[in-house]
Amino acid sequence: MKEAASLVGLPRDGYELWLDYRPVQSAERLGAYRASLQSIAVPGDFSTLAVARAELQRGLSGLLDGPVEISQDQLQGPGLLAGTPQTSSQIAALGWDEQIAAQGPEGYLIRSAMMGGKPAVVIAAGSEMGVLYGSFHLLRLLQTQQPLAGLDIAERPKIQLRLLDHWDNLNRSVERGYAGKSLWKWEELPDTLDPRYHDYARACASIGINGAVLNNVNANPLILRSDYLEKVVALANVLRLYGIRVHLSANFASPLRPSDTPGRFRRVNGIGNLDTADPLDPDVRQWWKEKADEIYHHIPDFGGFLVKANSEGMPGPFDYGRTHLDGANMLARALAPHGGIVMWRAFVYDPHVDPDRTKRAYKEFVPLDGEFEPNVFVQVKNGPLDFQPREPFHPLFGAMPKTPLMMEFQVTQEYLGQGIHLVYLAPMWKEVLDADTFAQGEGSTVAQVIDGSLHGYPMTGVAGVANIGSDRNWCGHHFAQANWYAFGRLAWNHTLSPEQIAEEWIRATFTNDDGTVATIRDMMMGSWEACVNTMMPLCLHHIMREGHHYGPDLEYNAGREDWNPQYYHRADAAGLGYDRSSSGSNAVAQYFPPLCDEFDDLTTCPEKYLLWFHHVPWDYEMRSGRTLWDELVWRYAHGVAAVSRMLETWTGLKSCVDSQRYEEVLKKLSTQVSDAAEWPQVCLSYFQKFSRRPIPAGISDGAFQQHDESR
Ligand code: GCV
Repeated sequence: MKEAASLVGLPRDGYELWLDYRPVQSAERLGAYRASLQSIAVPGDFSTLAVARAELQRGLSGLLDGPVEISQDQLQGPGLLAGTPQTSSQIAALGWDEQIAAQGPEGYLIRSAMMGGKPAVVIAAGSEMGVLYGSFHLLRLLQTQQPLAGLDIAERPKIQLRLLDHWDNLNRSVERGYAGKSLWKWEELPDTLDPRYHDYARACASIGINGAVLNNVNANPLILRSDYLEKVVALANVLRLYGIRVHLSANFASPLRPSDTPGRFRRVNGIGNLDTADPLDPDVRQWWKEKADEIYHHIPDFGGFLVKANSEGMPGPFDYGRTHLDGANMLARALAPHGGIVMWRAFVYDPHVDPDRTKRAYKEFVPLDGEFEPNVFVQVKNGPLDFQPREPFHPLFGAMPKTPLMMEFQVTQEYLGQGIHLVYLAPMWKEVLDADTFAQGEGSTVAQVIDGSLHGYPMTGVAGVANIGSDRNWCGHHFAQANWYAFGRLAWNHTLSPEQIAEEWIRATFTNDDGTVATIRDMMMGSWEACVNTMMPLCLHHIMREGHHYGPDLEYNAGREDWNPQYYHRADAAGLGYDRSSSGSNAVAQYFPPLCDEFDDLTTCPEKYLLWFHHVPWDYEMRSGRTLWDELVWRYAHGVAAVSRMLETWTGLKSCVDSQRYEEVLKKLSTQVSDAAEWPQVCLSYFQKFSRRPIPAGISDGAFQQHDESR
């Protein structure tokens, strides 16, 4: 199916995201859709049903290329009916109650059925949110040009809480944000509501995201002050319509009096009237209880607090000689009467705990398993360090069977080329989700830990650090939108394949031309591995420039050992990599057998994780037959060549995508190509001082593109 050429040139600035309801281009499909959807009924008065009606109207009138009426009465004639058994007597009469109930509070059915002797497509759910999710699903079917005949879809999310964590500051800067300012215009709120809040919420709901943490984990205590809470209320009132519950990052020192000299992390600065934030102090407990009561008085469906405590300078219970349990449980008790949760982050790396930074969180948290209040999640980054291009999964997954662990992915590309590089992250997340922890024998995947099926967690969650800002195209890079999309889709259903998600996104966002879809999909699918190879092949890690984390640097002194690249790469005359084997830091012991043994043994350790777990001699023979040094050179060259090919591929798509997005992506890809060449130049010339092996000719003048990949 070829897109009409006339569409290709139309300006598109990316604002519509994947909700770009351009007319269906296949005349055959368009005819079939129009025939199936002659009348549309979404009965019921609830506000989220009105949102579903509005979305169907907007989507179908765009896709069907003509005005669409949506009735609030019974469905007459062939068409679409959406609702719950309570809002539609026609749905109640179908006798599907059991199947509807089986989809849970957010799930839905989409089925072909006969209604009054006429064919109908029915979206049936147990709640109005289910109806909205089902409506987005139906629109996606049209956007991706699927047939509507014989539908029998049953969907329910595999994970209950699917959150975006915004690292947005109250001055509208965004920590690790590369897409302009924060979406939240605190200075205008609560009186003025930017229409973008609705579009943000529509986009989130369309992929099943049901919660947002509005502010940075490096939390400014002001967010909990009453005047800021009024602003939060205004946002919550919008997001609620789309099934999104508002959560806030709480600064542990909030009960303290305001300080005249708060400092960056405000350890001593609060919004209260107390001299302590000690979690065992009765006044402090009362302060949090009253704060929770105040919040819930205004936001009855408030989600809860995300807390970064005693990490990177943030205040926490350790400041008062207390523990994670004391801190998290105190907040949990304040929120529990209202149904709120605490997400207590495990991103802690106190040097006193262990010389190897990657072992510290495990050592601090595993002994606490089973001691947290039932409404506490421990939120764990996907890997044990910090969102590097590749890391093995965090050993906490599987090691805390009595504590619900919430996965934290980073959608924003802090270490993966920021707003410049095209890197599709779904394959990386999928590698982590599919990893086998062996916690209860073979087949105990990380996904089963976080969806609760392995340990029977009573609550489940996944969070993604948002990549969204005030830029017109939301994410800075048009392809970064795919990461927002993929995060939501995987959070809803972690069994989806990255290919499938990419394909959906391309069809909804760019084109339904099969050839173009396949070309873009393949480019996206290779982009993460290309990033890993150009930046930190073989699981090198933390060798980026200090502070802003863009570009290579291998030898600075950040004033703290575990922030220095040398601490991680450990290049010396003998070889390269961090020895975390049983003869080194023994981080491997934090994994279950047989994984710990597999990682421990140089000959069985997967090469993709080699330099994470081993200090490897330069002449060590890799599985390819190359020495480590040659393999390193080869991987860098392979990565650079792959990035160059991405640019070539995109150039070849000039006539297949709209001009504005084509040009904007082209510009960024060109920068990505030169960045890709810089990494091996900087890294190999540094490593060579230790390896004393030759760099193949041409390596320093960007000749990687000519590299022979067949070796
Ligand atoms: C929000 C890394 C980032 C910090 C971030 C921190 C965290 O260290 O560089 O910007 O702070 O992770 O996850 O708390």
